[in-house]
Amino acid sequence: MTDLTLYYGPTSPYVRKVMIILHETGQLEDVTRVTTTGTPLDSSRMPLSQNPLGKVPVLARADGPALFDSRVICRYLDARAKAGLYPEGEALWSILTLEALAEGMLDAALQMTYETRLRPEGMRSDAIVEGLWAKIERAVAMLEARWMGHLTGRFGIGQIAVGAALGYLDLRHEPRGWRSDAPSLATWFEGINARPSFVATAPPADG
Ligand SMILES: N[C@@H](CCC(=O)N[C@@H](CS)C(=O)NCC(=O)O)C(=O)O
Repeated sequence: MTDLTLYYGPTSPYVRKVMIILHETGQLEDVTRVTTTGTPLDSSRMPLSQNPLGKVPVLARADGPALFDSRVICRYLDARAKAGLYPEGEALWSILTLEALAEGMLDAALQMTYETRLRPEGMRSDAIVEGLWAKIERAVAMLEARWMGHLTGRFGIGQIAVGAALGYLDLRHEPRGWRSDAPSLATWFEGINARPSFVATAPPADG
């Protein structure tokens, strides 16, 4: 056992961000992984005593309280390794906003997945699913129009968050074709997706 335990789901894009940071910062061996899954319909296998919200990732620590959510864990691991994945000064606020944009894409994409997978057919709302997808479309358009300068700059949390979000769109919502109006973003994603930390953490295709 190590001093850090990561409650982990193999297809969770939130967990994937944490795993990418562990790979990038050489901390993989410092963390014991416990695989678990859950949904809002069944949280029984989730680490509820550490995170009452019943979500993963959670990082349990021998020398302090457990950490969640993924943004907190990513920042903690970066600080622990002194990796510099977050810029200092004024640039930090832009990058945290980029991270928040990617997180919002993930939240909308996961809700779409839950809406279609968890609800009985007669109770599903196409209007909600389409409204969620519209959020993602607007976010992709903004990434294409305004954020390519950041994304093609120094590697850090912004690239990790956006890369994980786009990877999840491919995993769960590939037929929607997010690339069609975002050629620069699509080209950038191809490059980042070939990075060893992204290859090593790619979700199982049948997950
Ligand atoms: N904001 C959280 C979201 C985490 C999250 O929603 N994780 C999903 C797995 S992809 C989960 O645990 N879902 C179970 C549930 O919502 O009950 C984070 O960034 O860690």
